[in-house]
Amino acid sequence: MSNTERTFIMIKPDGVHRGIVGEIIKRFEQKGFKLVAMKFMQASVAHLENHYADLSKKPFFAGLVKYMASGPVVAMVWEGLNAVKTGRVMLGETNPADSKPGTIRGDYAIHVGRNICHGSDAVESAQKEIALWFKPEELTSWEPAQNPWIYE
Ligand code: IDP
Ligand code: MG
Repeated sequence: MSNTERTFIMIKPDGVHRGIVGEIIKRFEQKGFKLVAMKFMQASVAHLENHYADLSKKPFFAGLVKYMASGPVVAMVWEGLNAVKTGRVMLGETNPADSKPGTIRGDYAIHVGRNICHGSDAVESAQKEIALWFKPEELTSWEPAQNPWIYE
């Protein structure tokens, strides 16, 4: 168990377009996770092909990358106990049709190709994704001695 587990959460272009950036950030804040890094940016096709490299053989890959490059995204790193697994629970299932109400995809999406938000699926992939989207110096550190965090 680690209070410093980190996950990569990204609000996709449809989430930005629909004006629910604040709503998604609010959920992670209110759950009790700590925001470590965040940037608003439009990612290149090459960067997104890299991010989704594991899916390169899927028939929807080209459409996925095109959609992800179509507008700005909000890339974030959130930290806390079980951040990866709990982040996935908060997202819901990949297909919004299978996502329960109360989850992000369950509340705000209807189509698998426009499912609002990304979340790392394992600690190892989270580490890879964080390194892909952020430079080490972009990750903040809250020194407990100077900035006590409520759960530490
Ligand atoms: P995840 O985002 O829940 O981890 P993955 O299987 O990693 O799901 O797929 C990455 C993204 O690819 C999904 O979030 C979704 O946007 C898209 N995707 C997955 N399956 C399909 C599909 O069958 N059709 C269209 N897009 C898909
Ligand atoms: Mg995935």
